[in-house]
Amino acid sequence: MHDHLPPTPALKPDMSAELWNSAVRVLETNWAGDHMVPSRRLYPHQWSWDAAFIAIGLAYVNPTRAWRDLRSLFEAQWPDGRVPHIVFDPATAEADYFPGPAFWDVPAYGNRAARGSTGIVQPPMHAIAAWEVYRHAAAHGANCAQEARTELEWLYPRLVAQQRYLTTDRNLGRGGLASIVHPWESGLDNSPAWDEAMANVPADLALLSQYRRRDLDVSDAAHRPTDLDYSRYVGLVVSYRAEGYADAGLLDRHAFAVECPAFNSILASAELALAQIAGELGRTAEAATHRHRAAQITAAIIRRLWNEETGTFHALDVHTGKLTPANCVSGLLPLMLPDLPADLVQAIMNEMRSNRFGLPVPSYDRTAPDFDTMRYWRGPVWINVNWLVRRGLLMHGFRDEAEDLRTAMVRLVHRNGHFEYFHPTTGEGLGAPTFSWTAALSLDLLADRSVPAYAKAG
Ligand code: 2M8
Repeated sequence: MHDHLPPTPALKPDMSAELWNSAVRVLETNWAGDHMVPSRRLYPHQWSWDAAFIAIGLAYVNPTRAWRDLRSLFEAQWPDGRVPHIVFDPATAEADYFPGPAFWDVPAYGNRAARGSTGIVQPPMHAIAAWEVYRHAAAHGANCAQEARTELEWLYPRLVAQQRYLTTDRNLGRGGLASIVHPWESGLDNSPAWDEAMANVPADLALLSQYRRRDLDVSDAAHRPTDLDYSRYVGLVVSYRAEGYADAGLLDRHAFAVECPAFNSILASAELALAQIAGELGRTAEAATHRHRAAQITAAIIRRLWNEETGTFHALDVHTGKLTPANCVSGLLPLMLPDLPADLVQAIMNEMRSNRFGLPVPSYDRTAPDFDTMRYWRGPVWINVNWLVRRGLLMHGFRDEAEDLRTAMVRLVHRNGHFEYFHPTTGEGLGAPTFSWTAALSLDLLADRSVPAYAKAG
């Protein structure tokens, strides 16, 4: 039995205007001077992949802020190229977010003071964002076009350094993919995709009596990761922190290393966006290199993460060499890759259309016994992953489904508000109520019906 959100009629113009205006208000509220916070109460710093999704939408209403947000993030890039998953706002108290700057205890680097960021990463959405912001900025006139050119030139080498870090220092499995070394690096924090690998991570609940979770002060415990999850999250930070977040030899001393299909699909897509950027900047030879790298990462995703039996992609536990069994939305995201062979595209479409998922896609298989309609990345619908799914649908010529998904997302947010995530059957808003990427991507869904430049001919 399906219990997906009902199909929706065409959007009414007043609905679009209301949604547009409310999204703009959220982005106004969450602007913090030189960066956007994901939400004022729950996430009072700057987050890496949030900044990318936010910039994509902010480009329509304030391209200068979209560029500023990306610049603030990349100003905190480490010398090795890693872009930290949180850039801490020095004006926010340690107690306002856990784990905060003192817990991460990142050393000073470049011209940045110590404790300015975390030492882990998030999916590299930023090249895609930079290209999207650039494409849309021109519509704001000559000054914005000039600004866009300057910002793109500033970002390009930094985006290349980010890719270098992920494809070399993080190639822990030596198979051509980046490993995540903490579930937070996936952005899909408590996804069942990590359950098997996390079972091998020591859980020390005593760590949580030492440090207090701040998220439970401002949100419902039933909607958040459990204490057991958090004790492992904290333990993994302690382990990575012990050697100053060094990656050499990490596999031998760190309990969690996983190759995620979503993270790596974004990594390959970033190379394609970099090819677009390099082409625009007149760097033809580099553009060809980026396309070649995208093809290599795509081939590695297929070689290492495809599961013939389930007909979908799964996360690979690098320590055991095994694919994890859970069917998660991350397994559908290789649809973003234009070079995915037709039979695999078809298999993902079958999976997406089955009663395990359906549009908008939930974060986890609806038929799984532990599918949880409330708990964060273990069931609820998220706008950013559905935005990526829509991109995949457009990439492979599924225009009608892409349009149905766009309409469904717009109606979901219009009806329920700019929530962080949504109940997968009722559509009720969950988590933070004025969440930046939901607002920003709503703007994009209202404004942009174009197909990615490197999509397959439809
Ligand atoms: C969530 O993750 C943070 C840790 O990074 C948290 O739970 O405190 C995730 O949804 C992640 O994808 C997102 O970037 C972050 C901020 O919105 O919140």
